[in-house]
Amino acid sequence: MTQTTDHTPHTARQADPFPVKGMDAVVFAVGNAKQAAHYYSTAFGMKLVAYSGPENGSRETASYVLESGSARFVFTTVIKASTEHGRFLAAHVAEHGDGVVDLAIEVPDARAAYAYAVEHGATGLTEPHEVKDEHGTVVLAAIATYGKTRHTLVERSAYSGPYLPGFAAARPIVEPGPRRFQAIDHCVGNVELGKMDEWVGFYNKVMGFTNMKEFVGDDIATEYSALMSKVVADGTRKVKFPLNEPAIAKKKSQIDEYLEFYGGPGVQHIALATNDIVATVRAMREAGVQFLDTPDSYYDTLGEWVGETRVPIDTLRELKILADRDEDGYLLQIFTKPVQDRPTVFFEMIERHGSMGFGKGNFKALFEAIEREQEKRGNL
Ligand code: TYF
Ligand code: FE
Repeated sequence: MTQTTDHTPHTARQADPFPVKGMDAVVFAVGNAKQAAHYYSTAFGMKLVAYSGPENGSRETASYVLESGSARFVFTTVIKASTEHGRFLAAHVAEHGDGVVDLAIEVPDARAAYAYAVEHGATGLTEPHEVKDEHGTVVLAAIATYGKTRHTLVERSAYSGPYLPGFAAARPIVEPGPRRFQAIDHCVGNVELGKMDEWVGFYNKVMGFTNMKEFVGDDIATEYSALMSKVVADGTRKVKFPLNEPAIAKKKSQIDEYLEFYGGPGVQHIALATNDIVATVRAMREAGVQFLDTPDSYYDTLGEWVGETRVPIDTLRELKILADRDEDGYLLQIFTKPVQDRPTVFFEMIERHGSMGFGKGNFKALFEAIEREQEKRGNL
C-alpha cells in the first residue's frame, strides 16, 4: 500500500531553494461572506479579526478574516462587480459554488520566491508589488496552480496590521470559546485523471517541494479507493499539499464526483490541526457540523492494530473519530461532510502524536464512508 521513496527534506541535504514560513491564509470565494463568517465563527469557533467592505472603502467586495491559532481563513464575496477582480470572483462563485481561490503562502522574500517560481515554469499572475498602510508594508505576488486556484506569496515581516492593507480590525462575531484548532495541517487538491504526476512535478520544480512517503498507488486505488494520491511538502514540512486524481475502479471515483460538481480541479479538503480532537468534535457536533459516519465494526478491531492512544476506543467510537499508527507514532482524524450544497469542499480535523502520515490505515473505512454519501446523492 505504501512504498518508500525519497522523502528527505531539502534542509537535510542543501539550502532550501524556496523557503516558506507556513500557510498565510486559505481564501474562499463565497456567495454570502457575511453568513460564511458567522458559520465559521459558531461552528468552527474561529475569531473574526479583520474586515474589508463598503464601510471602509471597498465598494466592490466584502471580505472577512477569521483566525484560530495560526490558521487564517478569508471569506470574500462580490457586492457589485466593476473590475476584473470583481468579475473573476462573481464568475468563480457562479461556476464553482463556494470554493477556495487562493492557498496563500507566507514567505520570507516574496520577490525571490516569485522569481524562483517563474524561472522554474510557474505562470505569474501578479508581479511582486508593495502594499502599505499605517501598519507597515507587505510584499505580494501570485502564481497559478491547478484549476483556477492561485498561490499568493505573502511577505509580511514588516507589517503589524490585522491582515493586509485595506483591512480594518474587527471584533469577534460571537464571544469566542475554547480554540477548536490551532493550525492548517495540509491542503488537498483534486486534479483531473492522469494529471497528478504533472502537478507533483510542478511543486517539485516550481517550489522545490519534495515528495512525502505516503501515497495511494494504483494497487490500492483499484481495490477500493478509486483515487491516486501523492503528497508534496516544503523543506520544513510546514506546508503540505496532497494531490488526488481519480482512478478507474469498481465504483465511480469520489474525485470524479468532485470534478463534475466543482466544474474542474480545485481544493478538496483542508485539514486542521487540533490538540484535543474529542473536545473539538463534541463542540462542532453540538454546533451542527456533520461528520462522516464510521461503522461500529471499525472500532471492534481498532484496538488490535492501533494500540494505546490518548483517547479510549469507546470515545473514538462515540464520536466516530478514526485512528492510525505508523512507525513514527499515531494520529486521530475525522472528516466533515461537504460544507456547501455541492459535494465539493470538506474539512478534516487531525490530532497528531508523532505520525507524519495522512491516515493510510483508514483509507478503506474512509473511502467506504464517502461512497455511502455519494450513493445517497445518486452519484455512485
Ligand atoms: O489528505 C489525505 O491524504 C487524507 C486522506 O478524498 C484522504 O486526508 C485522501 C483523499 C480523500 C479524502 C481523504
Ligand atoms: Fe487529509
